Amino acid sequence: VVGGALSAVELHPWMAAVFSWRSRGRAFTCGGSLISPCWVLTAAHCFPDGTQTKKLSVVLGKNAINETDIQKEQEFSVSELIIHEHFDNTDGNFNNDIALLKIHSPDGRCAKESSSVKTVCIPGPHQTLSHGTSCEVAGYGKEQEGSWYYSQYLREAKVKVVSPDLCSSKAYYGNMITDNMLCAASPDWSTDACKGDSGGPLVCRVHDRAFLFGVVSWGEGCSREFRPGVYAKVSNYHHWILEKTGLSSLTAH
Ligand code: 4AZ
Repeated sequence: VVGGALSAVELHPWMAAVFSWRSRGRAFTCGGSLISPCWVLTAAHCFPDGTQTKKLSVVLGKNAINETDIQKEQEFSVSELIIHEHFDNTDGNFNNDIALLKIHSPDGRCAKESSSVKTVCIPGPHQTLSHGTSCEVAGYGKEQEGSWYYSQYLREAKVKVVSPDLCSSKAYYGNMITDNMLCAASPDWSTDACKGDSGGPLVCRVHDRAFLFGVVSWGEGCSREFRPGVYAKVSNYHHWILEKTGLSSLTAH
């Protein structure tokens, strides 16, 4: 996250950290969001062809990437990785960049609600936000585009929804933007998601309740003028999420 502030997982209790086992050990891979006790929504591009679910793990309630707080954290294995069947990067724009992870603890349970672990609501089917709506992005990604390192701690930033017409104008991204994407930026280009924030949440409050409107997907650099952050538009996937998870509803609490 560029231009934001240090956060706390209690302020983003749906925040998930996805790790994968590499030859050098466990590596932070992407963010994600807890949408029901057993399911994390994340980005499809986090999982290259051939990714094995047995090499993935998910940690909830995490403030620091390289430290463990056993009081707050819950760690899970992944039993299913469901990548959107129309995920497509042939045009280099990550269309349908969405994936689901089914999680389970060593004793076979799902997430248990606490002050640092809670689910986030999914917007209604095709529910839209007017441009200029304030949202927040959270993640463990880079604090500057040119940085060598990811952030050590969870950070957050405020960004505003950019209209699809403006985002797909020639001065912005032109025809790279599909109807499955949502753009967000700050008016002075000071805040943005960045490398390492992929898969993580863009949350917007409606009537004081937090809804997951976006999944961090891509952008040209970070915090560049006329280059908003691009997010998978979660409202387009309401039915897809119900179908794949077998959940009967997502908004009711
Ligand atoms: C990335 O490489 C990435 N500024 C994520 C988000 C953005 C750019 C790059 C948005 O994961």
